[in-house]
Amino acid sequence: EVHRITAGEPRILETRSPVYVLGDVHGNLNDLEFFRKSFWPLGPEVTAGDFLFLGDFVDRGRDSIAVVSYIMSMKVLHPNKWWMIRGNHETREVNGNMEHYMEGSFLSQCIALFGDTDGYAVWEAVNNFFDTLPLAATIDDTIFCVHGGIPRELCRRGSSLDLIRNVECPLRSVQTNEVVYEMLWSDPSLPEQEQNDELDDSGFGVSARGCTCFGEKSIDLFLDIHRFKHVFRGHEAQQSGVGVSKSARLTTIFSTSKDHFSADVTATCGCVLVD
Ligand SMILES: [Mn+2]
Repeated sequence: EVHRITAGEPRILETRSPVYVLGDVHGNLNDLEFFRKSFWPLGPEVTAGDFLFLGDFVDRGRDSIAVVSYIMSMKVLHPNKWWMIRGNHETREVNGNMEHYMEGSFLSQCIALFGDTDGYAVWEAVNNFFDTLPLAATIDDTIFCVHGGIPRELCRRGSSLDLIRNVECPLRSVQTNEVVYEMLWSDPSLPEQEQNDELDDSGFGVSARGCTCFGEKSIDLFLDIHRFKHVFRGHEAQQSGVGVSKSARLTTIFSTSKDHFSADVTATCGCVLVD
């Protein structure tokens, strides 16, 4: 049912404030339950505001199945208040990587709960849904929301968001589409990359994880060409839950406090209310 709903949505969702924006949940049911009690204790239908999730629902945390089941169910119950876009973990090559994520892997958790045959079937069915997830969202035509970052191709003068709007759905492999790959995997450049002139004329370079990174210049171009004021994204762990960078035009939202920092570090899960 959720697959049918998301497959019918545009590739760029258009939402209106007030909207609560949550970043990566990564299988952390405890923190999701904290958000539920804090922000929609009586359910979304009696809460003034929409809910937008920036992807990365599964992997790392122990409760990937419960988290994704809850998020999918809420979409079925509240299709016009509850919004989701795709993260880099909503792909088979990442959430099927049991060697890397081990017991934190979504596929490992499906097999542990349902057994080999049914585990693979559940994992494949959920991934068929992930293939239909929208790729970006806007809030009040002012804020552009994406999981990782802005794509290089959309920082060229004369470029159009139709490049995203026209992406095929379902999209099984995100590697085959450079615009999508950059939106799901990019990170902002580090301050030293800006200072040491390691970025190209459009402000792009190579990120620590070996993907594209985008600098001040890229954000400037993107916001100017497409008439937005801010970019919201998730993808990178934030110790305080929310991080602001690039002259306050980029906000990183991370909605799990666990599984990303060493045991002696206290981290907080974050959320932004756009009102
Ligand atoms: Mn991510």
